[in-house]
Formats: sequence, C-alpha cells, structure tokens
Amino acid sequence: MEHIVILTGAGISAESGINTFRDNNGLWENHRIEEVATPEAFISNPELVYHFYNLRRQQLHQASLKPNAAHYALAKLHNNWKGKVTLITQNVDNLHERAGISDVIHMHGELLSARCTVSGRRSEWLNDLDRLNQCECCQPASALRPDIVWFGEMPLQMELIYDAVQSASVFVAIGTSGQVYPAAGLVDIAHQHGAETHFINLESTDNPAFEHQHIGAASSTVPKWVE
Ligand code: BJW
Repeated sequence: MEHIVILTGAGISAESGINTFRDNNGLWENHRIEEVATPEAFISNPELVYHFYNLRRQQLHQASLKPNAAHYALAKLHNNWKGKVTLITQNVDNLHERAGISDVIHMHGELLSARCTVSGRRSEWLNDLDRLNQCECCQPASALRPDIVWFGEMPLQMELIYDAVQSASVFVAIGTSGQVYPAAGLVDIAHQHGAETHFINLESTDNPAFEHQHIGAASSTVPKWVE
C-alpha cells in the first residue's frame, strides 16, 4: 500500500492571507519570532506573548480567511487516495481542517487551543487569552498558556511522525523553509528509508535529500502535483 506523507509549512497558508515567518524580514511588530515564541519570553513578558497569539487567533476568525486551492487539493488527495495519507503540519492555523481533513497532525500546536501550564491539559480556546484566564483542572487553578510549541520545546506527536515518515513511499514538503528542526530533518529520514521525495515551494532548495522540486505558488503547484 502506497503511503504518502505530507509536511506543510507557512507557505501553504500564505495565499490565504497568513504571513509566513521568515519572509518580510521575519519580524512581527519589530520582534523576531524567536523573541516571542519561547518559554523564556512567556516568563519575562507574558503580556507580549498573549497579545501576539490573541492577534493571530483573531485573524483566524476573519471571514475573509479561507483555505486556498492547495489546502483543498490535499484534502481531495487525503480523502480519495486508495493508500494511506498522513498530513503533518507545522502550521497552527486550522485551514487543513476547514478544507476537509480531520486527522491533521499539528506538530507545533494549534492557535485555537490553550494548555494548562501545570497539568498540560488542553482546552478549546476561541477568545482572547491573558493572565486572568485560569484552568479548570487544578486546585488551586493555574494559568493557561497558548497551546503552541515554542523554541526549545519538544514538538508534538513525534513518535507517530517518525513512524509515518519511516514507512513513507512518497514524502512531500510544501511551503516550508526547512530552517526549523526537527521538521526540517524529516526529509532525510524519508529519503534514507527509500521514499520518493518532493519539494514544493516558491523558491528552490539545495537540500540533496529532495529528488524532485516543483517551484511556484502552492495554490497552483499543489493541485498540479496532486493530479
Ligand atoms: C511559499 C509561498 C507560496 C511562501 N507557495 N511556498 C540552535 C539554537 C537553539 C535552538 C536550536 C538550534 N539549532 C536547532 C535548534 C532547535 C530549534 C530550531 O530548529 N531552531 C532553528 C531556528 C535553528 N527547534 C526547536 O527548538 C524545536 N524543538 C526541538 O528541537 O526540541 C528538541 C527535540 C530533540 C529531538 C527530537 C525532537 C525535538 C521546536 C520548534 C518550534 C517552532 N515553533 C515555531 C513558532 C511557533 C508557532 C507559531 O507561533 O505560529 O513554529 S517557529 C516557526 O517556524 C513556526 C513554524 O511552524 C516554523 C517553521 O516555519 P515554516 O513553516 O518553514 O515557515 P517559514 O516562514 O520559515 O518559510 C515559509 C516558506 O514558504 C518559505 O520557504 C517560502 O519560500 C515559502 N512560501 N509563500 C509556496 N505561496
């Protein structure tokens, strides 16, 4: 049975209107992503970190924000392919789900989820989050944090991800710069285990583990690749 493993990054959601991390100088309100997406930033300046994620959560609720042709093409592949398809995303948006995929692996967490800082229990989070929001799982109640994997923290579901990548017949990375590990190293594992490897991006890569490159905007290259 052919097993297609797909890894998506910020580039797949760019044409839906969500900024990528490392284009536009990689700055958010003059802060580098490494300044706001770390446990240290959350300890030293929680207001800034809550504000950053509240703005991004609000963006997800904007009516104009919709999945694009690339999300829909992957959903069609996922739901119609006779073999197995595993979709791993580094993105914290919900555009794959909104395009019709229910079992997305969110290795860097999700914007619409909060996590208890003590027990780790997750809860759905649709509104703004700040210091005043307390969990319902601890006694006394503890603070909630964004359910996001920050630098230095272990990405989620790594065992499942490594199993999938090792058994892949085809591995494709879409719209990701390959600068953040361990996601960036998954292609090496797939390649070593004999998968056919593809890279879909606006710009080419010099990573030799990718055998095939498809250069162009995801909304046109992904539907073409899926066909
Ligand atoms: C298009 C397009 C269009 C545009 N069509 N394409 C040295 C010091 C300190 C730490 C490290 C170190 N060396 C390595 C580390 C580890 C660190 C790391 O990799 N750092 C690097 C920066 C050096 N990694 C970690 O800390 C991770 N944890 C970890 O390693 O734990 C230990 C471990 C040990 C053993 C096994 C497993 C683990 C955690 C990483 C957490 C990443 N978190 C973030 C932020 C949180 C999410 C959020 O706030 O939203 O996740 S960082 C940010 O980068 C975000 C993304 O998911 C991630 C990847 O970015 P992505 O998706 O690739 O986006 P961009 O912007 O980089 O690229 C966009 C691409 O799209 C470009 O290529 C464009 O060309 C393309 N594009 N438009 C097609 N229309």
